[in-house]
Amino acid sequence: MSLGYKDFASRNPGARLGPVVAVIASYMEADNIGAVLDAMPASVAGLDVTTLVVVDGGEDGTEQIVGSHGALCAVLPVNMGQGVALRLGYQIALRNGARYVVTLDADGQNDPREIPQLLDPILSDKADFVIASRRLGRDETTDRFRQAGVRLFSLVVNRLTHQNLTDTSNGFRALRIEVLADVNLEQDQYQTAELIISAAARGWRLAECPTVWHPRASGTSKKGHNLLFGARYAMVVARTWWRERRALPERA
Ligand SMILES: Nc1nc2c(ncn2[C@@H]2O[C@H](COP(=O)(O)OP(=O)(O)O)[C@@H](O)[C@H]2O)c(=O)[nH]1
Ligand SMILES: [Mg+2]
Repeated sequence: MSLGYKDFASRNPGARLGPVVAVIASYMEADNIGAVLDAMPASVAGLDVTTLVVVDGGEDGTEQIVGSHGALCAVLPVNMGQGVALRLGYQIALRNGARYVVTLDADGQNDPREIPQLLDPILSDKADFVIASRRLGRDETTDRFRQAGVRLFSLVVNRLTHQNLTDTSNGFRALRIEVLADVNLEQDQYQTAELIISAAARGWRLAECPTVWHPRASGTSKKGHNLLFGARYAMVVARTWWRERRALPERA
């Protein structure tokens, strides 16, 4: 049992999760998480949505805010990284009967009102894993360096996986639970590319959905300076490709 699961079980005794579980990893987002939770849909296409916030350390009172909004909460004792927090969320979803998992950020950059569009290709059996795209939709941020990074990393990940994706670093996603049961996830922080490469290597159907990428509601990125972010992200892509390379198709 992974770190944090016991905390979840004792914090939410007898919790029943809906068929759709929205997992939000949150690190020091007390000022932003309330508005995200307010915008969460109660159900999608007749399926109940349970929102699960994984609080990744921090003493800013996020868990009280989550509780007061009626969402479920799991708390990691210290900051472990977004990858660790999401893996805990996936594990909770897997063990408690979820059929679909949605992930989104805690800082207001993704709009929960777009979750139905994100899930639609999965519910209509056209895809197993849908990734939101600010490039097919709209990017309301202005950081040119980040925007170039989004393009560059999409290019690289597409080359390695023979996909045709436009926004591989977007954390707003929907997946069938079977995909999460199947993939190999090890990255503790920069996990977006790992999930795509691992899912593509196992033959799951990937698709995209145009969405709007909003500026952070408040505060600054937790992921570090752009150059550092880029270098770490590149390392994750390289490592995951090396690990999965035998399973990836030769060409599309
Ligand atoms: N659990 C966890 N979440 C994190 C961590 N760093 C960032 N996040 C969350 O991941 C999401 C995206 O992080 P952010 O700092 O906004 O990265 P950016 O949008 O790529 O600049 C937000 O919801 C953060 O709260 C971390 O160390 N642990
Ligand atoms: Mg952000």
